[in-house]
Amino acid sequence: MFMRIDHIGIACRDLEEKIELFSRTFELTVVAREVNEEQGVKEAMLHIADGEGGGSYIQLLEPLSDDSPVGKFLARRGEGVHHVAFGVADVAEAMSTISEKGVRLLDERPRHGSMGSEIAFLHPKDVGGMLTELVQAPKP
Ligand code: V0V
Ligand code: CO
Repeated sequence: MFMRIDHIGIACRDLEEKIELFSRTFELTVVAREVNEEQGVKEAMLHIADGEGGGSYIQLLEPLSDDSPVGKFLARRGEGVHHVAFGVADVAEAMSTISEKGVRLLDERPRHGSMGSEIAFLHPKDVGGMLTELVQAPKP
């Protein structure tokens, strides 16, 4: 079902500071920046490699407000890994296959994600404490 790790999402208080840190430390390049109002984030994608069906990235996330998912996470747990996102060929199909196994979906339908992707989240409590995102990259 999973083709690759699409990205690891990192919760940050200061996006510009963490872009500087990650790009300098790991010699990565920012390939996209976006404000996603629906998800309550300002984010940047740092490219690592190209894989089956799309690339893999580090996603740096700064909350747009304290009551957004990343804002609440920062208040409760501080900065660090927020979610793991897996690349799938068809996000709607993966959602129904996974939901049939009893895992709660946080989205009823795919949402707009970074770089034209379609995304959906799974409840962390049903996946061993890991907030899990499914990503369908746009067709080239
Ligand atoms: C909360 N919990 C987590 C967690 N956030 N566990 C692991 N990883 C996280 N990131 C735990 C929390 O500690 C609670 O555990 C439990 O889940 C339920 O928390 P809650 O207080 O009921 O719920 P909230 O209000 O904190 O919401 C948590 C969820 C929310 C996961 C439901 O953050 C959500 O809907 N996330 C999906 C959307 C999202 O994260 N968007 C931002 C990334 P205890 O205390 O009960 O044990 S946007 C993105 O990635 C984009 C755009 C992209 O990739 O393109
Ligand atoms: Co993400």
